[in-house]
Amino acid sequence: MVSADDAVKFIHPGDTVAISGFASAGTPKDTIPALAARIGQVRAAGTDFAINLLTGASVSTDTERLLAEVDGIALRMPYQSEPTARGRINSGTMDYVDIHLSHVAQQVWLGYYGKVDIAIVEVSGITESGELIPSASVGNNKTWLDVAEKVILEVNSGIPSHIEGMHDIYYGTALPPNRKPIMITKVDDRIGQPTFRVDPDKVVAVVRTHSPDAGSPVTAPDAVSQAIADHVLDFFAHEVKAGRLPADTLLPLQAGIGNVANAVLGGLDHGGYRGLSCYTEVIQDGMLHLIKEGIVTHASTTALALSDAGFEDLQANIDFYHSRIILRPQEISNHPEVVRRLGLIAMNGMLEADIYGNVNSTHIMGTKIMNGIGGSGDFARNGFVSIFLSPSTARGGAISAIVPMVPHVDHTEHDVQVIVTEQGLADLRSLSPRKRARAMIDKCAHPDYRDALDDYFLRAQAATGAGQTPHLLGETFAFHQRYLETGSMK
Ligand code: 0RQ
Repeated sequence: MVSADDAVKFIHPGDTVAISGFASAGTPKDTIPALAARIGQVRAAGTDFAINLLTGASVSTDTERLLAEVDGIALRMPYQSEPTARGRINSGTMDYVDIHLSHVAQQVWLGYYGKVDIAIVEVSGITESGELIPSASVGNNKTWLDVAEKVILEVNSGIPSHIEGMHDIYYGTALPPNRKPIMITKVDDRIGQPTFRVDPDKVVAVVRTHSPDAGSPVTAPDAVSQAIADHVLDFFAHEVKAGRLPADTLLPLQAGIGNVANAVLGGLDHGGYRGLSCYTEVIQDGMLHLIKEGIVTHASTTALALSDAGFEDLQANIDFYHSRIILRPQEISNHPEVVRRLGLIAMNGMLEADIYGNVNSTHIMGTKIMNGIGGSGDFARNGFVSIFLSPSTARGGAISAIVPMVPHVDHTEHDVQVIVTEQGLADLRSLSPRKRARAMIDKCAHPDYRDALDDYFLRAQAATGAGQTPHLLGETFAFHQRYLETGSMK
């Protein structure tokens, strides 16, 4: 057992460092700030020091900021959402590889990122037999512990006690041709064990800390988020009526994080639903409430991104939540096979969609990274129904979220079934591209942009003799160009 300052002496310039953490939960609390300080000192003394940083997804923003501020990250993978790191990426000083979260474990196993020199993993305890009790996120920790040459463990006594047993760590994944089916047929199926294994010979340092996860603040839904949520809830009712979704239980829900996702979950409170389930990658406070009310009976996730009040609730009612929440590795929480089998209702945010339903979730004006694709592609392509949500405008109305053509595509028209803005819901299922465009313009676009979109669509048809997906190639990005030149797409 050593101090964090001593533990980070095992990390060297150029190392590939894989750390725990997914959303705001489970980032090593002391070791990473100590690493940032060490990198800062070494750099100040004139020696280059940067690491390649592998994580579950975004990690605690305070932590990532410290590393980015000292230019300590040469390469980042697979997802970030921190402003300083984002700035470094967009100014070309940090490499960023943005991949589907379910693909990370396999790609690291296959050596795409070289060898993993060291893993730094937060755990909430170590059992007498040397197995590790996970903390509030699982992410890629199982993989990091398996592949890293050295391991630093950060044992955090600030994690809600009795969390032991809520995790389901599956050790059955393999590389082709040795893969077996992943036998999750219900959200609450357990197929693994509650702890991580680690080769004790690899553990070079154990750091003790008592630092609860910094809570993720939750804001009350604004009018726009509420309107989006109302359209989604109407859609559920419509699908129940059509016999495509079970009346009480729907199908397992996956929701991204943020205001809109929270508003949708909040709306389920009033829909008369009982016995819903959730198979997702992040659980926020709204989900705890639904579980408490019996509206949701089981939730599977890879991370608990709760507010301070949410963590207090979890701690106070841990016996109740224990059998109702399962934390899994992200290769399982996001696994295409399981997502398809369970038939998820996948709901994710987007930056913009084009009139044919291609979605950009990641690149501002097609060039600058916002966050990353995260799990949205895992869920959207494989879900039972894939829904993308966004306000119809951004930046005070200067940007339309519905554009002629997206300048970066994360989710193609083939993966996108329903688009929702506060203006309405475009059900794109069964529609050909030209009919999709009509639905997108009429239902989702903000009235300020409808005429311009209509004009583009009509001229594109006239110029191309209709075509399957009519475009004016010289004008496809005119909305974006106008914004860059004038500050508005109008
Ligand atoms: O900018 O923060 O500077 O004000 O983008 O926009 O409307 O607050 O939306 O917080 O729900 O994020 C797609 C980014 C939406 C998110 C995205 C600007 C806008 C604002 C945020 P400011 P909102 P949200 C589960 C699944 C990919 C990963 C994913 C995301 C900021 O949902 O990262 O789905 N998704 N993972 O002003 C330029 C546009 C814009 C725009 C919005 N068209 N052009 N800027 N903004 N639309 C989670 C995980 O994987 C962990």
